[in-house]
Amino acid sequence: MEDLSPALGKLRAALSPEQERVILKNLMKQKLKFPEGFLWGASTSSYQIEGGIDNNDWAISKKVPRAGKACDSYNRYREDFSMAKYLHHNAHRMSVEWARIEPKKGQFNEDALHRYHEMLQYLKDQGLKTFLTLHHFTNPIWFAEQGGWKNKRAVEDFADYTAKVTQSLGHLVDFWITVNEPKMYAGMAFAQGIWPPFEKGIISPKRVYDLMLEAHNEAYDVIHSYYPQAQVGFSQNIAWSEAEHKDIIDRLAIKFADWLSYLALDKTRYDFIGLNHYMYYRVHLAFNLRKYLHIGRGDKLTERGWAIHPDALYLVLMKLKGYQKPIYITENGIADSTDRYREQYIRDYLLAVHRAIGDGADVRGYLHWSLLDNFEWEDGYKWKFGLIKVDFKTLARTIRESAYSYSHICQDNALTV
Ligand code: GCO
Repeated sequence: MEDLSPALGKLRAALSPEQERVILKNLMKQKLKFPEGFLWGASTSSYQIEGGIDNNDWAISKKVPRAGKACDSYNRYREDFSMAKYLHHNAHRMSVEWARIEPKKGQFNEDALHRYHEMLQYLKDQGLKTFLTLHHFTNPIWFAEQGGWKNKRAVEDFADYTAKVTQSLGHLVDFWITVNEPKMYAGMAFAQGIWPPFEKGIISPKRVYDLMLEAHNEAYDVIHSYYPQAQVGFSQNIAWSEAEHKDIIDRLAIKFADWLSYLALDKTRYDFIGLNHYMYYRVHLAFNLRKYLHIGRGDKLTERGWAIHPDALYLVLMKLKGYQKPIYITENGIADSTDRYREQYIRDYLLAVHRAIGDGADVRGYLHWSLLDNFEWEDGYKWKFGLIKVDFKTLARTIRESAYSYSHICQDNALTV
């Protein structure tokens, strides 16, 4: 074999040390492949982006900000989905608004169903797989007035609504998410009293949570009665928590919180696990309950004050591995108005996902929260979670730099490190 040393020597002499460093770095780059057919995309929810929804329990409440026009995605969905396609997403998670579809109990609005049909069809035409959420925190007014998720009738009402959506849209849905974050919803609306109906109960949060899981199970059966092969699950928000001082009380508190999260997976039927992941906590019981949860010390915090700790995602995925079902990450993201941290955030969290897959977790997709800046519930438009920036005055969309870097990962089905 020819001796290349003299040629290499010449080449090195011609390079500056900096150029040599860059070349070596590039040569050492490694492509971490994701499994064949991995789904890449982003998530949204109806009330947070659609605009023009004035007949759900949020829209009529005076205690919380309203979404108003939001991103006007109900009308601009073609633009939004085209951008997702352009960014090499091959899947998208959206939700349908129950209040639009069933504004009065038992009366279904065919125009709304038609619009959702167009949206899903548009996604399919672009070659994207569809994830459809049926309930993402908001309720029709008639449903809220009859006691909402505290009333046992909720289960039957949700089943009727699910049947209607399945009949009308089922052929366009690849993955169903019946309810989004039932534990979070029960806590925010019925324990902390921050979301409608603003209750601060002690017993009712658990009842609401249980009823939502029961409603999920019913919906699971309804969807399967039309489409036996359907992929049906729900999305659960699962954090990773550690005791700050290995204190017994703190450990018990964590055990309780975990029990609350994971009981949903023991009580329900599902074809896949939908994981929403954002949080890492160091727990230390303080007398002041407000200080109970210490956000991870030493970690960088997002603008929203959530710790950036990718290992937390790895650890949650390793725990979920035990349930032996495919896992889709249906939300993970960062409030970052400057877009200075999002690219790295995505890369670090995906590295954790890749490691978990290598260690046996059956993760099959990653849907970033969110495609667009949107309405962030009790905080209104304060937080910017979008891969795409939205100017809420003009509604102009601008693709952020981080969206392009995520796009390369989607296109390559690999993370280059
Ligand atoms: C949730 C929701 C989303 C939020 C997102 C960022 O987890 O609360 O599913 O609606 O917008 O989590 O806060």
